[in-house]
Amino acid sequence: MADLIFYTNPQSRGRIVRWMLEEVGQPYETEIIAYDRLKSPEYLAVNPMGKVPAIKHRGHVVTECAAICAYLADVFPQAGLAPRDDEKADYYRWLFYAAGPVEAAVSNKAMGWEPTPERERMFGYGNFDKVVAVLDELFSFRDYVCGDRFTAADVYVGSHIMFARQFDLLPERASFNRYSDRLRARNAHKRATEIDNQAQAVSQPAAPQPA
Ligand SMILES: N[C@@H](CCC(=O)N[C@@H](CS)C(=O)NCC(=O)O)C(=O)O
Repeated sequence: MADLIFYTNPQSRGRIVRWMLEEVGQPYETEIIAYDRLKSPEYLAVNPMGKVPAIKHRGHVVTECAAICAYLADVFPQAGLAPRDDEKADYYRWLFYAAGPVEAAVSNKAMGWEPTPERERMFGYGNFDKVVAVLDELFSFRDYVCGDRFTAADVYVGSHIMFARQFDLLPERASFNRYSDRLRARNAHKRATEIDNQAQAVSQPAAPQPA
C-alpha cells in the first residue's frame, strides 16, 4: 500500500487537494470514489462524513481540504509551501477565513439565503458583501495570501475564489481576476486540472450520439 492515498471524485472539492498534491510533488495513489459509494461502509471507515476528499498518510486520515493542504505543507517541508515564521499570521488567518466565513457566505448565498441585518451578528461571516469586500481588499494589495510568495494557503483560498467565480457565486473583481490568473499559470495547477478532467471524462463518458 502506498504511503499516501488520495480519496477523491473529480467532480468535487477533491480538485483542491489534487492541486496541492501536484504542488507537493510526492508520489501518491488515487482512489476515485463514485458518489454512490461515498456512504459505503468501506469509505465511511475512512471518512465518517461520507465526503471527499480525504487522504491517508502513513495510516493517518486527514479530511477537510484546508486541513489537508496545511498538513501536506507541514509533512513535506521540502516543497516550500508551509509558512515561514513571519508568514504564519497571514497564512493561518486567511486559511481559516476561507474555510469558515467565505465557505459559509458563498454556500448560503448560492442557496438564496442571507442572514437578516438584525441576525448578522450571530453569523461568523456577518454578511456576504462584507466577506467579498475584505477578500477584494486583501488581493488588491498583495499577490499572494502571505505577500509575495505562494504557499499552501493560496491553494485553498485561491480555489475558493476560482470555483466561486466559475459558478458566478462571487462578483467579478479585478483583484480576483489577477490573483486567479497568477494561480492558473502554475504548472501544478495545470497538471492537476488535466488529471481531474481526464478522470471526469472516464467516469462520465459522453452519451452515444444517435445514428
Ligand atoms: N468540509 C469538507 C467538504 C467536503 C464536501 O462537502 N465534499 C462534497 C463534494 S464537494 C461531498 O463529498 N459530497 C457528497 C455527499 O455529501 O454525499 C472539505 O472541506 O473537504
